Amino acid sequence: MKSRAAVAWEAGKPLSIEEVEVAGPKAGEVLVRIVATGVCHTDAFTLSGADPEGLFPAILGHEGGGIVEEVGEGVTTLAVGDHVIPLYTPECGTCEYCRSGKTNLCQRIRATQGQGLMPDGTSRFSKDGRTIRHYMGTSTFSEYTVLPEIAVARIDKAAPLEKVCLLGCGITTGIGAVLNTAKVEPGASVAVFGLGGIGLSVVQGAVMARAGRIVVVDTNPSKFEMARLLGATDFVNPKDFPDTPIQQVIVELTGGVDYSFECIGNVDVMRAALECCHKGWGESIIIGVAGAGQEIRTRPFQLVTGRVWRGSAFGGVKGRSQLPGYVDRYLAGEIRIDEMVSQELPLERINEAFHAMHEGRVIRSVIRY
Ligand code: NAD
Ligand code: DAO
Ligand code: ZN
Ligand code: ZN
Repeated sequence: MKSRAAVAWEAGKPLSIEEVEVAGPKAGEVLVRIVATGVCHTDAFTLSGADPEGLFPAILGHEGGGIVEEVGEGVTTLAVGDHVIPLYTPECGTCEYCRSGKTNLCQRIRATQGQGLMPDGTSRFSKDGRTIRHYMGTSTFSEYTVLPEIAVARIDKAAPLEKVCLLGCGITTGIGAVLNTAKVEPGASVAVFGLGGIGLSVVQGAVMARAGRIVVVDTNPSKFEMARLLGATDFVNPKDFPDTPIQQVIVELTGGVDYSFECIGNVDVMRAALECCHKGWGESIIIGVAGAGQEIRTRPFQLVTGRVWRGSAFGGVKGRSQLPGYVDRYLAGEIRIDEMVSQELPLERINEAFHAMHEGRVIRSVIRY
């Protein structure tokens, strides 16, 4: 079938709106009509060419909401008409990782997903006979996309897809990093570095965890108002302290925080985030994705004296079994999404969403097909 899609033909170039060919779902796959998709920093990161796993041409996008249009042979847990969120972190339930109880990083289709292919090693996307790769197993910048059954979460039909699509990445990642990875306890102090969709969702998660002090750090002070609305208590712009390392500013303000979260992808900030943690027990969670070949560094004595470095992918959330609960919490008014949607755009204007993100003018743009 034909589908409108924004194609990334090569790194560093704007997306190109095309009519692409989408092959039907094979065994264990479903065809989904994407109703809406967010545009995340990670899409821009891959498009820029800095992503070591980035492959081209590809159809990017991983923060979608849609409706199942067709199911392949052997699909038992999804039906035509189901409302769904595609999962870049699938959940097969049976691999070593899924059974471990220690991680959400299902590895069942990791190898082919990393190559931009479906589990059988082929792509469902093409244009004039040229193969186009999938991206993160989701490719939500195509109106029609094909997904493995294990990479699809069925959600409540009452949820507006143009809002809950953001639970496909940013909001879940931030909230989950607080609740699942850090397990922030009531009264704890928290520092959040970077106030994009991820960092603001960390703020939201910290409020849900009933954290005490929530210090937010961003070089763009226009981000502070939304952070305040969500519950942040202290606001730090590193540009106001040109002569003082930002970790020192935060230690002087708080005595060292119980938990910090890096939500930028900057390895220097990752160091600051670790070093602003409280001696003896402070934990720093890396969420941001750094560029190819970059490395983190600190003095080992920071770890010897009790600070802990952790990482978090998709907030530690298991997509099929736990993400529907996040949708339910949105519907119950416990998770805020509407405020995070800065603008809605048609697919034809998707490049404007990338510009707005680069200029720091939006939290999230949502593309509506
Ligand atoms: P974003 O671009 O919307 O937000 C980044 C924020 O950081 C902006 O507000 C910017 O002003 C601020 N910033 C930039 N440099 C700064 C500095 N030196 N000091 C303080 N603030 C600074 O990005 P996003 O969509 O929120 O994504 C954030 C990061 O999280 C990206 O690296 C993205 O790839 C990553 N990510 C990780 C996961 C995961 O599962 N681990 C999931 C999604 C996104
Ligand atoms: O299992 O090895 C693996 C890869 C898991 C991918 C998790 C990606 C999380 C960070 C990327 C940003 C997502 C938008
Ligand atoms: Zn994302
Ligand atoms: Zn698995």
